[in-house]
Amino acid sequence: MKEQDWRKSVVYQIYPKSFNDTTGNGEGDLKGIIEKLDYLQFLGIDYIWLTPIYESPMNDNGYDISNYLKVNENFGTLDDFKLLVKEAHQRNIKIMMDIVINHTSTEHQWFKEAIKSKDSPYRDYYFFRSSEEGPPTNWESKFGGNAWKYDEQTDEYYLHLFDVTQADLNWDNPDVRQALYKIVNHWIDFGVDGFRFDVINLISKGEFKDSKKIGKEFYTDGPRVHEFLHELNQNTFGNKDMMTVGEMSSTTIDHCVKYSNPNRQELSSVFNFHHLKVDYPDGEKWAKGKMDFHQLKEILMNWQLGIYEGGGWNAIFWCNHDQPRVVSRFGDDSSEELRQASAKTLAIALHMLQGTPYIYQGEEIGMTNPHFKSIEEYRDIESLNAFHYLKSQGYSEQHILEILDQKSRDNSRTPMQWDDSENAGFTSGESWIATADNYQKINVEQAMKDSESVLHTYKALINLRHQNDILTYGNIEPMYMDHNQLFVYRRHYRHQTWLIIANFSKDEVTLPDDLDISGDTIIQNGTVNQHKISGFGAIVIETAK
Ligand code: TEU
Repeated sequence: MKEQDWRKSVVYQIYPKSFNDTTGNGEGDLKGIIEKLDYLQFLGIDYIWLTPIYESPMNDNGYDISNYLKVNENFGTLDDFKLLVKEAHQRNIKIMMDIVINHTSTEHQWFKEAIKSKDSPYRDYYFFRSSEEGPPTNWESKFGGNAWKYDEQTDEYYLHLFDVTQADLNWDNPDVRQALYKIVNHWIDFGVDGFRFDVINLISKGEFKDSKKIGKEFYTDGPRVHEFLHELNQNTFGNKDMMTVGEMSSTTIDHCVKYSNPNRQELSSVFNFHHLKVDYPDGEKWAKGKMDFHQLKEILMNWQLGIYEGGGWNAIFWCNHDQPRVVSRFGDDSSEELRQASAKTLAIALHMLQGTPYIYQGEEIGMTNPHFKSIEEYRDIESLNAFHYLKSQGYSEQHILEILDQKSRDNSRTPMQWDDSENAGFTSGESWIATADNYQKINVEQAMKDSESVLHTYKALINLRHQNDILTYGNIEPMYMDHNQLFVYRRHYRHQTWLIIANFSKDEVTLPDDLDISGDTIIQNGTVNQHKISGFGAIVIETAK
């Protein structure tokens, strides 16, 4: 394994179900990932973040784990996983496992035992509450509806912040914590190199009281969360050469500094999602909205500055399996030219920031939202719940489909586009979810051949991060924050300064008079001169200090 500071790493996220199918059953598998390791090595990434591969009823595509120690049969066997880790390591690629320990599936043995009787030793693994008049609190599930589900057998309600089949674990119970640490240690011994912890800032529930809103304030960054994470660290990966990242829902900079400052021994780094809510009108996801560019810049920069100053560490990303494709979202996929230009500029704008860059499968070739036209094409539980809810509120089907086209998590879950053959080379069978119909033009095979492709920009950006300490360790200086089209900042490290300019509009833009762009070009997209930058153009320049 190459020895390097983990902070110089670039991570590639794989959603196995949609990555590469070798059995023809229409769903991707672990062998399919092994087949594509050479491609990932070519791209130059350091880590694979593998979304959950454990045994699961797959109501939430694996985020509902029924056995933490078993591999989901659809993905393959434990031996396949062993081979994947080995083959990845041979190519200097590390494996980061996704682990969901805020909740388990209701199919998990613990939950099955817990609902047998109120005296079950597993009862206290979850949150069961009795209540005479309906649910114990008015908290809402993140997937819609009340967050408590009535269990007839024992006449009590259990808490589920996500789907009804995802029951929240009670971390206040020390037995639960010990059981979870054992699981984490099992996978460390197995040979994985890191973890992504799902919604890990929700593990400490505060008081169970009615909320004026939807309940978030009681369990987000809850009262014992830092204590629990420190304990997790000390009992498992702490003092081992492992990279960890916590997914933090609706969090704050202050908490994230605490989660990721190495002195506190909690996690290595944090994901936050505030910058991906800038197209939620009044905070509402299920409504059509335009991105607020000023808000986007402000949020990104506040987090860049705040986390850097606090000695924490950001994960930086535009895409994941819960988010629409960034090129369709903050870029423009309405023509081939605009798609390519905007995908590259978005990549450059992000990869010059401070933190660990994440690339979600297909992002590196500029994959777009599939623009599904009928509800039958959607698979995601959250999207289907939203569809039914909005319908019950009287919205027309057409209007709801337009919202899903913009917001659904399925936008990122369509098959990885490998080539121009049927199903984009993803499967020889019938895919579990339709392929975007632009796969004949947008695919890996095509992108490899074209030295001007989005893929080659990503490859170059990964290489730049490995070669230049300024990207890892340099501080950041936001510039021209009021500008309506340009995202501009500088990175400074020792005697070096890099200037980054990205045009987030499709129109040519006149550069501010006092913006001096003299220096050596590091990377460029489109045309740039002292006066103008082309639509969706971007440039990185090493300038005199
Ligand atoms: O997601 C947590 C989460 O709150 C959101 O990303 C959520 O999926 C979405 O934004 C709701 O609008 C994590 C996983 O990434 C996601 O796939 C799981 O469904 C969820 O946890 C539950 O485990």
